[in-house]
Amino acid sequence: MAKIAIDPITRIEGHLRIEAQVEGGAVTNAWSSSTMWRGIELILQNRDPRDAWYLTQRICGVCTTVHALASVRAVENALAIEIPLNAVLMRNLIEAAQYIQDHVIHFYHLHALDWVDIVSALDADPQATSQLAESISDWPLSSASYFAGVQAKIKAFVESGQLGPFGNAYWGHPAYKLPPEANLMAVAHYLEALDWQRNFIRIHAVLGSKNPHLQTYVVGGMTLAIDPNGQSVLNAERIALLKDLFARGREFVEKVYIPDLLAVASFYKDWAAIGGGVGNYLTYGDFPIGVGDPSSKPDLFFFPRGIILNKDLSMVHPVDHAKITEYVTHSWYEYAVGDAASLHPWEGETSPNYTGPTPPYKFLNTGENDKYSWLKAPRYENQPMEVGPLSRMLVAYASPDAPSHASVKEKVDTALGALGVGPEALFSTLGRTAARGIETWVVAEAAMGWLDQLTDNIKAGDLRIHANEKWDPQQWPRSAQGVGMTDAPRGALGHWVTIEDGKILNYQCVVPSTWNGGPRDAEANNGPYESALIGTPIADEEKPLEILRTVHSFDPCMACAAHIFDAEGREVISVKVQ
Ligand code: NFE
Ligand code: MG
Repeated sequence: MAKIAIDPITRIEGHLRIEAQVEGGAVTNAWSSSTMWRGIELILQNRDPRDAWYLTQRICGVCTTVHALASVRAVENALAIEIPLNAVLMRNLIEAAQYIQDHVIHFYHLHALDWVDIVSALDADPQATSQLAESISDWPLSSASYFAGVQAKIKAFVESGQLGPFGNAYWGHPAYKLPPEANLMAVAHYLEALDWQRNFIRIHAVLGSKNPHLQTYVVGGMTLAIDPNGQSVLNAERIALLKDLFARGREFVEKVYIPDLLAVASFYKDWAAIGGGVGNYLTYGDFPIGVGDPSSKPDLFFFPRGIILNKDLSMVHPVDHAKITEYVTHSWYEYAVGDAASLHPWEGETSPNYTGPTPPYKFLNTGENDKYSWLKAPRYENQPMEVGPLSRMLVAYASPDAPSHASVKEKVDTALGALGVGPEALFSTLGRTAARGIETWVVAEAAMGWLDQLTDNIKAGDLRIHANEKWDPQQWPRSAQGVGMTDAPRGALGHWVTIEDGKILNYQCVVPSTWNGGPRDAEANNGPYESALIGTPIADEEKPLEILRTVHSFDPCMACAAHIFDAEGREVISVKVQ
């Protein structure tokens, strides 16, 4: 029996530590610990609610735009402001581009190296690699000479001894199963995806002026003016550019990402029975396809809102945000009413209370009553919930009336058919990774439709981008509460705001990586990462590659989740807010 600690987990955003008990070649217990704290929720107190989106967007530089969206929705919900269709569609297009870029980067640059052995690619036959690539896709970069060139590039890189992002890995580990040719093809696409994503995300520059941290949100709509014939606005030429960027994005997803995903997955089907976890799936839904308050009118969503319990796809349960609470029993915070309690975000408190060991330490205190993470533990009716692409795909798959149902079902069934597995394979590490790819495919297609809808609406003469009738803050209620629910690339994202006398009294964000990566609650229920790790096989305790596979399948982002301490636990900076 051995206890192991992996810290930091790399190829994620932020600081994550996993401790695991390993017995008889498998994980028997696990603890997920976020080792940084940020406190953005406190920075928001006493601010003008119209500024919240701008500040909360700084929670993360990866999923940047989604906090702006959750925030404007929370304030619009509090103030009963309905935004016009053009603003709905612009927000959808920004978020769709975020999903597509984020998921492609996750697959190639954060997750692939758990399955793809770069060193083995050096042994590949470029001719056979070309045949393999051409057998699964008509993507043009597929000749033997192209793959020989990529191989020469990797060889020069390895021989230089400066492995950079490929250093400190588990190359040659027995759990790598791809033949050298599949490894070479995947590495070639890893490099192509780097370039592809840089170009694709120009969509955010067009619609948001820049990326990360888009500039064009405003409570009540968007600030990007529309005029088909104007300069420096969303005009006909800019719309044509968006069409081209989305079309090329979709082509890469359909011709590179999806074929690679299916090719790689076919060698790892045993991972369809590993890493299932809590078996409860929550999504708030997203991408409204019409006007209306998205927090109270989920029927408007392309991806439906819902909950699946105990892996039972025959029933989708409704979501009532009043049933969401957060525990701090095992988190480095304290609640005024005592740490066994759980609080709804409108009553939420952010009072840091570090009780962990003094660094350097070998292991955290993970006894029955110990705190061990900067993440709170969100629960729905006291149950842990997995959030993310798998939750969205399962709820859409099981919701026949949802606008996305036909597209999701067709693509899920295609993927399952190609792999020769049934829907139960989705409840796993492999299922989580496959669902992210399927979702990218669905969104890449749907985004073209939202862009057409925006174009048609503009052609019909509607240039509105803001709820002009609600422009005057003097007319707004001085005190109100709101919730902004969105589904970010990594899952259900909610912001809760309490406004008093025109200022923010309390602001709480409950974010995807907190749902997935949070610790135990007062009743000792594990968080989703912790549950998913139990049972994971470990071939070599010194090289726990298998733990990385399951943790990465969730696509962790700790900056979002822990909303500054350095490696020694010292505070890095303290910011005084006037
Ligand atoms: Ni920082 Fe995020 C997403 C949000 S995850 S990446 O997607 O919200 O917790
Ligand atoms: Mg929070």
